[in-house]
Amino acid sequence: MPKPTIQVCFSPDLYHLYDDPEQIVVVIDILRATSAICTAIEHGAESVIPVASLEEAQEYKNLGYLVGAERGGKVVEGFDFGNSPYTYMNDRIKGKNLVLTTTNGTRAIETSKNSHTVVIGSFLNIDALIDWLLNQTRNIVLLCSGWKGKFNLEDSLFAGNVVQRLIQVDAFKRTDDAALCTKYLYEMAHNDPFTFLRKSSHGQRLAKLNLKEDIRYCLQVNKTSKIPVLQDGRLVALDVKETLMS
Ligand code: 3SL
Repeated sequence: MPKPTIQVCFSPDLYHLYDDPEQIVVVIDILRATSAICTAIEHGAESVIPVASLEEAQEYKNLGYLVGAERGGKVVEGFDFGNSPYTYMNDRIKGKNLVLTTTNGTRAIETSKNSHTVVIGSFLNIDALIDWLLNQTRNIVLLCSGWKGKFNLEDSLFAGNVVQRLIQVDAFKRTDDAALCTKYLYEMAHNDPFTFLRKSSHGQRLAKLNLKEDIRYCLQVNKTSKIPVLQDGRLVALDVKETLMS
């Protein structure tokens, strides 16, 4: 059997070049959407419903849901919280179906929702994610959320870490230069990702908003072993045993 491929897509705007209903997509928005989603699921949220627009988010709010909304790094007025992982570490969210809309991360989820499986990746769940990916036989696309359609450094850095670990065991075939590029990037930055990201546009944007602690948190590894997966429009904790048997 041929080895499955691993590719990196740098932005949701490029996803049409990678689109395949049979593949697994790992959505990445290290700062901060996918880190926040992993944190919410780890801290007991039943599910996170990702929505792309503020209008949809408002409809859920009107129905009584707890709704997180972020645009440009800031909490959108009138909603319950934004996109900081720290806001998801409390009892208020336990057992709840939360709704989340963000500038880029929830858009990336929306863009890839018709693929076979959509899972959420972050440094916070990286080991669990890699272990699961290593047991898959489908092609994989690592979809970086970027910033408003453009490349960003932090998602590429994470993608590079995943590529490096998947190809080193020889289970996957790296098929594109984007994957190779992210691997080189990760090798360059892995000793001190925080310093590496200091000059990045979103690192600077969040620093200006006094959110450096969020950046530090999002760069920590293995704070959770849960992998959020998209099922019927909701992100829930993946049942790893079930997917291994299917
Ligand atoms: O773009 C997004 O989805 C967000 O993660 C951006 S922010 O970190 O919340 O500003």
